[in-house]
Amino acid sequence: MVSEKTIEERLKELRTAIALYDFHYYVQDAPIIPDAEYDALFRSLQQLEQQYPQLITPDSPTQRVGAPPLKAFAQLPHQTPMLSLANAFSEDEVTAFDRRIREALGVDQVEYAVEPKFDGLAVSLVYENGILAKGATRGDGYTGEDITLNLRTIPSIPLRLQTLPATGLFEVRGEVIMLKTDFEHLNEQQRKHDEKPFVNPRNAAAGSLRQLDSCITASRRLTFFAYGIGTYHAGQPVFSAHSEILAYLASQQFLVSQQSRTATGAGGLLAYYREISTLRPSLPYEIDGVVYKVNDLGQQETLGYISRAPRFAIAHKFPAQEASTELLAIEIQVGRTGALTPVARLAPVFVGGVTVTSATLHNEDEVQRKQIMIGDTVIVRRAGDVIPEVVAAIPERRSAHARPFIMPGHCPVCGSKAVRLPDEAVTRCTGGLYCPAQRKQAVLHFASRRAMDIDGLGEKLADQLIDRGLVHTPADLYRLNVGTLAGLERMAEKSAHNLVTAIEHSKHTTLPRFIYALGIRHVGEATAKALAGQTGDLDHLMNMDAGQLQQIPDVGPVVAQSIADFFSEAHNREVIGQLLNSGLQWQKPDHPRQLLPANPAVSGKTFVLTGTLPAMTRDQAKSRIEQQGGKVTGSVSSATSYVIAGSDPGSKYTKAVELGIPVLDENQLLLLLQINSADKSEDS
Ligand code: 9MJ
Repeated sequence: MVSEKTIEERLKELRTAIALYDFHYYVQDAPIIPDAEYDALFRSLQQLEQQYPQLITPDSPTQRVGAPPLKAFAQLPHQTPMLSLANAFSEDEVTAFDRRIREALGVDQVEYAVEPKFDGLAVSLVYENGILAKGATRGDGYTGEDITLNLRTIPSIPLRLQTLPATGLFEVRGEVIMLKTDFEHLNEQQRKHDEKPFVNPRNAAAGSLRQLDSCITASRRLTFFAYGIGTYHAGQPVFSAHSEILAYLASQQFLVSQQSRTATGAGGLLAYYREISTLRPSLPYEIDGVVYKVNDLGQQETLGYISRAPRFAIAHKFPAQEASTELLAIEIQVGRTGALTPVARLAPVFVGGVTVTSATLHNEDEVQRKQIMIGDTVIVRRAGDVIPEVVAAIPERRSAHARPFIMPGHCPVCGSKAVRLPDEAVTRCTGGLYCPAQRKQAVLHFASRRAMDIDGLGEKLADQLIDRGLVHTPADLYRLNVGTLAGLERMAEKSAHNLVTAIEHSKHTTLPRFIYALGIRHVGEATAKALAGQTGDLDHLMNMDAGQLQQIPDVGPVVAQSIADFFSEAHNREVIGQLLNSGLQWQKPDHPRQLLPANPAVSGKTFVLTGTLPAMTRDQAKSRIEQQGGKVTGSVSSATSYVIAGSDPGSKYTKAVELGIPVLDENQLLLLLQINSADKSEDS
């Protein structure tokens, strides 16, 4: 019979390990063990807890889910009110904000903490003695709803704090959001189950968080970003600036925006706004502006509050990305693969900083599901450089003249029959390369920047080349000369010359680009890379059957079939032959890829050791880290990956907290060291 003490130790080991792997997966965005191994650990913990339910603790990773649904949310008063922020919509308003602050403080220049403004739901997390005890929505700022059970399911929310003296209260505040990729994934699922898709990630996050059944919340992928603290009791670290708070939160394994930093004066604020505006489309989450906060907490206190907002902070909002307008007509566009896409013609509307007159409606089902009718008032969304889309109709404003949309039975360009296969959302023109629209799109795709990168071959030119019969397939591009091109509209000799040079230039390419350029259905850039990487050779790839193709990572049955079909088509083989004959070439890899045996959790990482470790001497720890390709240095800087803290840690620990470097204990270090490189999949 195993003693309960040993069981307790084993439980603790499992919980620590799972928490560490969760941190790497959800916060660092870099998993360090294979999924199967993680699942096995999780199951061990579940089984052991089932046997010994009296040993279950609230911070156990198994306790993120499992409670029965609630009847209603309880009200939870905030010990420190959760105030909202005042808004600024123009540069002038920001300059005025900075002026007010300087005048109130009687200083020439102010340092601000600047951060993205997450477009999600503000929540408060209360840690009692270092353990997550309560979580609530903002509510009216004074009382929120108790959504503890739901918040516990969010894997980027630590269930316990790392290195606190662990007494009293510590309240963390931030925003629950849904990452753009998780939103896409969720809507795919919704469509698959014939349920209404969510309009945007914010609504999806809100809908997922306000569920009385926390199992539903757990099934949605939500993310928590920390951006501040509320009530905290004495004995906690002492902060003198907002940036120190953020660094502390990062050291406690919270997710903190990588874009948070400090800036000085109105000039610094506006430069940050412009920088984040540019970055916005590439961020993995949606933001609706940036937030400026006076960094010094003493100065914050001096400035105080006006009505319900702090005087020391302001949100500088981006122009709205959604607006309503009239849907004048629905036209049909024919894509590269023959897909007929309904496109909305709109009464001009200013949205996302530009005037929009058309927007995609995606496909027939989307139009039906969103119950959009021609003549409706609709909500149009334009996010960054993304193609504008119609997200919803406003049925309350429907006129008597609104009429339904009917998908045509024939291709509007070539007149071929349009069909929709049973399992597909898309109606396609059956004309194939007989259809000029498809030929045009195939040529444009082939020439596009991420494919063969033929500069200067745009839509207008492709129209002329196809319509005049100069180009039927991409291979024909390599037969064009200055003489032929110079005869076209809006094509002077110089541009003809440039285009021929660009076409010539494109002959030196890479295998992944070439595969991508072929425009095989379902083969995007990532798949093209995988195909090139795994086969290393076009001939080889062209002769693989669907079964062999499925052995390639990320290639499922549908993709495999599509690739095999493409290469078995005589016409496609002919075009590829012509392309290679015209001199297209790429470098062959010297030898097939080999996986480097390395422990990704340690190799290339920089560690700093501080305090007395319970089991290892510092030298032992150092040599084990070094054996696995890690580096141990004596001082903490922003280049440090982890600080390993034992008992009585010194100034290095304080420095880690200041800089927001994750702090691990010896157990967690041991776990990192035990990760066996032989088990690693290549992308973990
Ligand atoms: C958001 N939404 O990202 C605050 N926020 O600070 C950030 N919101 C905030 N800070 C005080 N980054 C009240 C609200």
